[in-house]
Amino acid sequence: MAHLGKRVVLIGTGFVGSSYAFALLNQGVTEELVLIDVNQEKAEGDAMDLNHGLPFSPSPTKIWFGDYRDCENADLVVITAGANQKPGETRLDLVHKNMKIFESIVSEVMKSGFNGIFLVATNPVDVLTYATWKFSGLPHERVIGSGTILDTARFRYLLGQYFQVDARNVHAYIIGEHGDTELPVWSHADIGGKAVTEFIRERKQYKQEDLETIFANVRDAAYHIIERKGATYYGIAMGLARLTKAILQNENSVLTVSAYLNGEYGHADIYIGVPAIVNRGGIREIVELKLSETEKAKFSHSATVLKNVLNPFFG
Ligand code: 6V0
Repeated sequence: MAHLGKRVVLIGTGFVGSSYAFALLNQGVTEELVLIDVNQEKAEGDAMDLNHGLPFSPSPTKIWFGDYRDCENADLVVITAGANQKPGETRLDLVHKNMKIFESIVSEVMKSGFNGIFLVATNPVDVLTYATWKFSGLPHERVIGSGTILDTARFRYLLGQYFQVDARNVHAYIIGEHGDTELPVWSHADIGGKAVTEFIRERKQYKQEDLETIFANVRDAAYHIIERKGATYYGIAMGLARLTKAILQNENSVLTVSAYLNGEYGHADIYIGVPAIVNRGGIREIVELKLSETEKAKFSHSATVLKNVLNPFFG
């Protein structure tokens, strides 16, 4: 198919992938959207269904069910293919199944001559983003994982609810593994410039233990949703659409993504969730926050857990 404009290729049109495609279409983010899945009928059906929404979309998008040759001219390849968590399963439990799938997907993408940016959402996302970087041979700034973008959104939402403030005015990050060892950066959590810790000190109705409950609910959100409906997808789909916009529109936006560390935060040779400036070139720069001693220790623990999962594959 001739290259008409900004092209996103989506690999894996399951719950997450198809919700992401729907979000892209609703927001008019890209000019071309190609859908690929081993389940070809699913990808083809999604392309047909999404095309029927075009008359209601804010801008024209060409959507088709494609194959790996379409990656040659892609600006962005987004991978949401692979197994998801079953009730009680952790994200790290998925590594063996999904590593194999990634080895074959990334090699197919690279065979096309692809030279754009990879965005990975499949879990365990930090590990599979590292694997995508290794398998592709692309510069690390052009391989990005969704990291803690969703956890950060959940955190802002819950803090917004608690303090009765628009979540968009809550500035707070979850960093580390997108998983059980992630951590909140309380030392840099603020509402309109005023530290959350100050609100707690000054006003009796706010309590430290409530903040701990808020974080526990963020960390365990996926388990709570999976228990109820089997999978989570709308939140991450909107997060991926937000990241896609930041990349294709060269926004230089600060988003918490899984980025390659090369000494930042005292760690190297690892992909992990941190705030980073994202633009048309991928990750322009990591925003290195000055963490408290407790936060530093938790971040290091999270990095060690991820390294231990990576080691048998790439050690
Ligand atoms: P799903 O609905 O089972 O979709 C997965 C899709 O991948 C299916 O359509 C499969 O046919 C397809 N697929 C499998 N193998 C291949 C292959 N080799 N090539 C092409 N397509 C393939 O899963 P769901 O969409 O719920 O989840 C997808 C992944 O996203 C899982 O690993 C989840 O854990 C992960 N999530 C990541 C989140 C994040 O914050 N990063 C959030 C939610 C889910």
